[in-house]
This record gives sequence, C-alpha cells and structure tokens, in this order.
Amino acid sequence: MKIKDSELILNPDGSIYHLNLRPEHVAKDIIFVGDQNRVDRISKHFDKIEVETQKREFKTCTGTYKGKRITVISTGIGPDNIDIAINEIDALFNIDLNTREIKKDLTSVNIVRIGTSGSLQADIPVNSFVLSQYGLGLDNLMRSYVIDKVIDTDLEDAFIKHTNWDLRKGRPYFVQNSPELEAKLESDKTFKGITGTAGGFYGPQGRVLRLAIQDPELNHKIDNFKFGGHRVTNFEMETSAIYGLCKLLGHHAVSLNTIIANRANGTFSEDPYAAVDKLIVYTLDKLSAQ
Ligand code: R1P
Repeated sequence: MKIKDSELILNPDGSIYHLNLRPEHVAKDIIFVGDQNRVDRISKHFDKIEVETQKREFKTCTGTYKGKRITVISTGIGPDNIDIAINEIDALFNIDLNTREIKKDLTSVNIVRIGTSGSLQADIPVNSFVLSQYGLGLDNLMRSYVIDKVIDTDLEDAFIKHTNWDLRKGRPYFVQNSPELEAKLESDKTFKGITGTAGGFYGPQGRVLRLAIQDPELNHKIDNFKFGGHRVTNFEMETSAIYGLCKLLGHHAVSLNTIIANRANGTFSEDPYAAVDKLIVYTLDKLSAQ
C-alpha cells in the first residue's frame, strides 16, 4: 500500500523530511548523540568523511572508522526527537521512497547512543560508563504505539507498586536492549542496569528550583527499586524511546552513557568533556572490532 505524501514527507531533493538524508547516505551502524557538537567530536576520528548535513538539531556525518562505515546523527534533547530520528532512519532502509511502499525484505540496523547522564547510585561514580540493559520510559512516547509484545510487564507492575506511581502521569514501561549488540559493546569498563528516560530535565527528574514536584520522594524510591537483580542506575532523556522503537521495528539498540553527575552524592564531573571523549573512542573501537 502506497504511503501518502502527508505521512511520509520528502524534501524536493528526495531526502527525508527532518533528517535531510537519502538512503545512500546512511550506514547500517549508527551512533546517536544528543548534542550537535558531539557529531564532530566523533567524526574527527574517522579515516574518511563521505556525507555531512544538518537540518534543525539533526546533524549527520557518515564516514569510516578503521574501515567500518558509520553514521553519526545528533538527535537533540528528548524522546520526541528520537521518534522522528528512528522512524525516518527506518523509512530510509525499509520503505521504497519512489513507490512509497514498504519493502518485502527488511533491513535491520544497529543504533548505539553515546550520551551523558546522571547516576542514581552512589557506587556508580562520575566519569564512569553505563550500558543500559533496559530503558524505563517515564515519558509516555511509546504508549502511542502497540507495545504489548516488547515491554516487560512484570518489571512494570513491580515498579508501579514500589514507587506508588501516580498513573495520572502515564504508565511507565520497560524495554530491553539488544543482547547481541550489548555483547559487542560491554567490557569490565561498563556498569550495567536500567536507565530511566524522563520527558523533561527538571521536574520529571526530581530537580527542584522554584516549582514543587508531584512526588519529592520519587528519586529515592527509584534508586532503591530492585527486581530480579536489576536496579535503576541512571536518568537521561532518550534511551527507552530508542529501545522501544528499535524493538518494534526490528533494529538493534544499545545505549551507553557517560555519568557526568551523581545525583546520589551531589557530585559533578570536573571534566565532562574528557569523560565523553573516552566513551567516544571506546565505542568506536568496539563497533569497528570484527
Ligand atoms: C540533558 O542535558 C541532555 O543530556 C543528556 C540527556 O539525555 C539530555 O538529552 O544526553 P545528551 O548529552 O546525549 O544530550
């Protein structure tokens, strides 16, 4: 069935609406970053640059690192941008943009997020790396899709009970990463756990400046939630949307975050820039390894 012009929007040069990319511009190994400036900090390590483009917060560079073709895309802040980035990347691979029909043979890509994040656990210090085994969506984005087959409802029910979660804020959901991609990216340098994805930076992550928050005890309840050996390690704003959309569309995803703040003991990295650079080189080497 042909997808209508209003639903799959293309630019005059045939590129997809927000990302400004055509199918030949994107590698099957894709790195997501939040900050546009982080794209150059990754691509400066490339042997060769093939394509660079930017529209709004979506800045892209495709090139090779140690012979491996990799695309880096900045998504800006938040799960709403992840919805755009992953749906459009999937369309570039799995929808024929000329006929506007879904292809018969679908392609699966790898998506690795290199992000920054705040730790909720005192024993996961600033400058360390966290690999998210699950994304915990506190943001509602995935509730717009049919997600029953990709969410862990046992974790969900236990979390709602433990935190006495107010369901007027929506229903939290848990989605797993790609264990195959985790095996490629893990090492003794990576802490592992559940990453909470919030739909905002202040109130939704329990930060109080001038506004009172709905549940001042929530962060503490989240940091002592335990289920089957899992605990919530960190907070950021993209992982659960990446995991949910990739699981539904058949792509592989892992989120890696540098811890720049420790919310449990109130510390902040003295050099977050250097800490992120270490995660960049770590990830490029792991992704390009045979
Ligand atoms: C908030 O400051 C932003 O930083 C974190 C959060 O997820 C949010 O996007 O990640 P990035 O550094 O990748 O943007």
